[in-house]
Amino acid sequence: MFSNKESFKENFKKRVEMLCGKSFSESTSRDHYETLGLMIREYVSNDWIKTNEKYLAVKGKQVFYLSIEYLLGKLLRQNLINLGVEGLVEKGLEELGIVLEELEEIEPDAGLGNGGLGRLAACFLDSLASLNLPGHGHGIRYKHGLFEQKIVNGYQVELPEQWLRSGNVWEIRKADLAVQIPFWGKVEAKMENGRLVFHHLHTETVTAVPYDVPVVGYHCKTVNTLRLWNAEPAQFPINKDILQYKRRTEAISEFLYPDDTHDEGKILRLKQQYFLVSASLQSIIRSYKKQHGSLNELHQQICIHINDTHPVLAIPELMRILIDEEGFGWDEAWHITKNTISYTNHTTLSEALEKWPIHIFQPLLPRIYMIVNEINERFCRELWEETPGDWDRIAKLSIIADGYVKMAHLAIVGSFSVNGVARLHTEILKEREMQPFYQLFPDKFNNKTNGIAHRRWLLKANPKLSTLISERIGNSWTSAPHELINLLKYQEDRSLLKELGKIKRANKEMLADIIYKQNGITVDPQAIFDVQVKRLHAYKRQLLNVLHILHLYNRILEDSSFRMIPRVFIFGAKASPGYYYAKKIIKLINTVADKVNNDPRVGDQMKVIFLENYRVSLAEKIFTAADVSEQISTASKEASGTGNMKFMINGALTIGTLDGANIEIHERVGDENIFIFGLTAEEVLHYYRHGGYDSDEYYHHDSRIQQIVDQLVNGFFPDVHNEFEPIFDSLLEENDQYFVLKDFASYAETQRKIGEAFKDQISWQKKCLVNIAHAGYFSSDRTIREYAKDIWDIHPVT
Ligand code: NBG
Repeated sequence: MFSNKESFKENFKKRVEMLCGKSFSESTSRDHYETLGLMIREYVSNDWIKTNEKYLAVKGKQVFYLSIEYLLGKLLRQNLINLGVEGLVEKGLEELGIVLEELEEIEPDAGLGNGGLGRLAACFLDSLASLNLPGHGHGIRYKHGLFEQKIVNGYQVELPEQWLRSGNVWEIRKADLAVQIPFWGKVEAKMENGRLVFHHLHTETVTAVPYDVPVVGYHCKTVNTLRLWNAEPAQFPINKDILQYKRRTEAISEFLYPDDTHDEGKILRLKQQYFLVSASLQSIIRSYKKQHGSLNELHQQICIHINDTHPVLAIPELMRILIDEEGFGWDEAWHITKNTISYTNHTTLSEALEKWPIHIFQPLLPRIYMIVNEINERFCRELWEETPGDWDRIAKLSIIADGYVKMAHLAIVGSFSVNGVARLHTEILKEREMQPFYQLFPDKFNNKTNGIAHRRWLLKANPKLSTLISERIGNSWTSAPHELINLLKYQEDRSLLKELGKIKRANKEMLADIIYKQNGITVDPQAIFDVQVKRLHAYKRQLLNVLHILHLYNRILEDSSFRMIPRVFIFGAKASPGYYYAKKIIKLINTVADKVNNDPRVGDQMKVIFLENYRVSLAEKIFTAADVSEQISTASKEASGTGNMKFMINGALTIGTLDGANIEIHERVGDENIFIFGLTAEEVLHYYRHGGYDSDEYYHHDSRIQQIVDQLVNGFFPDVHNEFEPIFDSLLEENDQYFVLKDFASYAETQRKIGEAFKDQISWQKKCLVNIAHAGYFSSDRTIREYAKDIWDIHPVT
């Protein structure tokens, strides 16, 4: 049906009528979107089946990626590109009077994630399939993805997101593959045939139904699977409130927790975690047994990867299946489990390290708790034997302590590989946060610097730039991203550099249209587009950015001769609904924006824009239109960052601290092509350990700082009363934990240099080119190859 344009058109028209029950002339854009989606699904189904058959036939190792989040965005155009039929379909539709872009608008973003962690999982799926690697995802089919953000009077307001309202063309419900998940109840131990056997009785059982989504590889025949689990009532209980049971059950896959880095101590969250893990493992083991019979060599045939600690119950769940259902002894089961599970850590923020109170864990998952307890006792016994009497060490490392189950400890003890997501992050894990574990298991720790799906973030998001690149270096970079390095040859090619500038300009015009439509503000595409888009978090320091804007505003007011290269400061960020301080920062950005944008004295020198409801599809339009990429976290706090890579590959220059993957970007592009400022991680960590920072000093000795900090509370912003007092207090009373004031001077000076550098457009574009050329390393293809080789031991199947 996609073999040529004419047959596509004919097929498409026929199907619209068949599927929608109306004549083609009466059909709507939604009908067209649904039909095209179903055609694609049908088209890939053959390869989907064949991919699975191949994996079975080859008998190589497979990986299953367990993640509580997948931030997929839209799939329509990406699938067309990957299948190599985008051009044909776009043209065919055009001849039928249909604009593909309008159909894309109809597709909702699948926003089953919060930020970097969830988007990384989506990028990994793309790379796995495109590299013909046997790797599948398991997740939860949340009815409501991440909330929709509205800005009302400068405040964030959250609305439930409704991506499933009109169904989801990409998924197939597989009711026959449903599994049962038990909660609550009690465990009874009985001797059976000379062996102690555990039965979990009087449970409240939930049915997990899989919905499979095809993951289409780029220009290859591989179609992997993302399996999303839906929670549904099992058999209705007799003599119980049926309605309540139904509600409790469905709640499990109703909402994604809108929390990025805080441990959300809710029973429902733990239920979600076990639901995902148990459903995934039951289904993985069921197919495994069909293929292999016995589970003796499970760890040689499959790997189960846990994306952060949310799916860490995979460890006790696999133990439970092996022992209770398959009759393995403890030692054998432990050997298999430990060698099957691998784990990625995504943060060192202590508030984000998950721990569950025993009084919640034990009653909800009684058998799983018993197993965790046993794992811990045996682990502590080993520690004791190694260093008898060293209670301190045991208390530090114990999985269960002070009434809590520590999920990261369980993950490290029960897996064969622990990786961080950028070099600095891994070093901090090894040398500080997890140092005693590193000493115990040095071979488990390794680094896998994050990457991004360059086919989404460049090829799809920025077609103009992609075409230009392919004209110069050929198009094999789409499959071999390191070839982008060949662009370095063109550093002195003025016509190419000018062309780069033109493309950026065109993308900026498109973003300016969006800004006008959403915010009613006209921005000048000739200005520097300076962008900070990411979750709102104190450590990411949107505050530093907005305080600097306030400082520039003060300069304009004080000195009528002050001129700056015009800038448009653009923000996009969702704050977790319960994160009070983050929401204050959103209000502050919008308050500053209001003042600056409406002050005639400022004129065109600067504009401040907060784009509401930041999400994958909007991100695609923003990254491609940015000149400056703000990566200004307090050094040591951002594990990696992946937005930094998305900006870079689209030719934006980074202003950043030496944090996360910024360090590795800096190393590649060199000092002249990035703007580094601020404290290093070592300095920050030294202050945390030994003290010596006093934010008051910076307040008293730098009049610029005093002025902007005072303006938060001195009535400079009318109508907001004491709205910003908590921010003021965080800077002074609480001694500025994130070193905003400390880094201010160096940030402001670096921003000034950026303004200067932008004046010479040819030299600026050259820097952009160098960034694009070096971005190939940060493709998730490279990251996934490293996981495949060093951790999973999986190989391409073609
Ligand atoms: C985030 C980090 C980012 C990192 C992504 C993906 C969590 C817990 N961590 O720096 O903050 O890029 O993970 O690894 O969401």
